[in-house]
Amino acid sequence: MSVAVALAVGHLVAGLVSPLASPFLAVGNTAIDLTPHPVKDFAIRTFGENDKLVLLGGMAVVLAGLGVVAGLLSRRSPWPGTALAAVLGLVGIVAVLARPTTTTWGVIAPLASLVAGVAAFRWLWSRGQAQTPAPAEAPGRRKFLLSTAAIAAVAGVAAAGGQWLAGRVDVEASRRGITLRPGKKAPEIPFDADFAREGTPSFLTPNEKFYRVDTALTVPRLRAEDWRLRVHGMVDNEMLLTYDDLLRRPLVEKTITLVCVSNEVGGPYISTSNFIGVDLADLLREAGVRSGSDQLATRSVDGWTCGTPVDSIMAPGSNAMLALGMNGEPLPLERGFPVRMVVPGLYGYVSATKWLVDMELTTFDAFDPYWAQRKWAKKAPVKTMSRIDRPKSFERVPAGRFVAAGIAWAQHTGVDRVEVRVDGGPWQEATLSREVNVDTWRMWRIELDLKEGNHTVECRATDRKGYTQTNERAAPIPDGASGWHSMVFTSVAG
Ligand SMILES: Nc1nc2c(c(=O)[nH]1)N[C@H]1C(S)=C(S)[C@@H](COP(=O)(O)O)O[C@H]1N2
Ligand SMILES: [Mo]
Repeated sequence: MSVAVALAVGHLVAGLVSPLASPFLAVGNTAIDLTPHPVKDFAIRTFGENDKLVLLGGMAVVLAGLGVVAGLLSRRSPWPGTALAAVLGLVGIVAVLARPTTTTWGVIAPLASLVAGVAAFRWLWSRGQAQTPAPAEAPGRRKFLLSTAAIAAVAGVAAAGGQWLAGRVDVEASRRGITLRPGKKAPEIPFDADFAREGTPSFLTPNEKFYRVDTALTVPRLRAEDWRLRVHGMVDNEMLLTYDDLLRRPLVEKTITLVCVSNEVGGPYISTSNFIGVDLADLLREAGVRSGSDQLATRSVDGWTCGTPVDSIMAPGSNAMLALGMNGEPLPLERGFPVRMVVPGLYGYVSATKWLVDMELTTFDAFDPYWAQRKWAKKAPVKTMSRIDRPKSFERVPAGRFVAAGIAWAQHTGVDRVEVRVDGGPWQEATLSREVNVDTWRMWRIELDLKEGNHTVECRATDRKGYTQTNERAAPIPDGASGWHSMVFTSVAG
């Protein structure tokens, strides 16, 4: 119980001074950073967008378990419990101090947490002792239970208060107050740009269905009014930009597909949106990138870092942008509100910084960003790939005529052709959907004639540079998965 009080008080004080200093969240964030990538990958795959809830839940269970053990050990003497409360408090302090986002005041939260934990334990222990001489005596027991209930109530109120205070910065109001009017809208998506009725995704992904991958345990809450972007390092003119500065620049809208390097062959981490924002190459030209700078290092408000090749941004037609909006509205909070980066042709971890606050022109030799420090490639262009969406794995479909469908992408190059084969037979060319632009996915469909029984269907894409996907399997680490997607299914007499 005292563990709960400690965490709750820490969360409350953090809510007052700095939400990211909550010891519970700091430990969680540190756990995320220390988790080896395969485990993180597994968590993302298994729990999907719930991976963070599972982590916090797991932490709560472990802490409760420790509390019970300490309670049992403390029957005779208060010291085991006191020691546990103190050690947990220290872990909280270390975790908060180790976060890149901690301010001087932030340390108060885990300190308060430690004090509250120890104090609550000592108090409960002394109350518990009062009943020991006559264990059967009801009043003593009742008093102890009442104290416990009181402590639980305090913990609950403190935790809720912390949540509320952390949310008091009214980001939603800031977001609602923004209207984005791109001077140049993206062309209408033609009706034949997808084969959604035959099993492919819709061409544009609704914001709430867009895949999400990031290390942020709590979504950063940054008001557009408070947002600043510092542009510095190897530049002739340092810049400090406000949100209004960006709104004064020409706003454009572009249809762009985003892919995560963690996507397995056939995986779901790919989505497409109409991004609204300002041209990033123009902005860097104003800053005046010095020769020799080959990496743009970007940082989010919660300390995540990313490195993007400068030439991928500056190349004519790169379509790199600082995005303020998605599908007609300001970026949703979990998409990086107020401002994120988007660079077509590069996996998200080397291009798509959300909650962007800092851009430093540097070199690949001088700086390794977050994932490069964890054995992922420093440069990672999106690989040409394709995926089968229909049939589904082990689906039973009627024998005879059957339409298989899926997606393909060769971002920044364009998909030239998708071929499909059944049971290792000859490759047959699929029909492609109307191309929207080379920075987006493209859908395919093909009519098959299937005999009753089990089948395996495979697909492969060829891009406009003439590269055809090979069946050489590669895991996502270090620079993206490769290999043909295949699906086993059954045709049954209809
Ligand atoms: N601040 C921040 N930005 C980030 C990340 C992150 O962990 N933190 N993850 C990146 C990765 S790995 C990907 S694939 C994309 C995903 O963007 P989405 O969640 O909007 O789909 O964001 C990128 N931007
Ligand atoms: Mo990613």
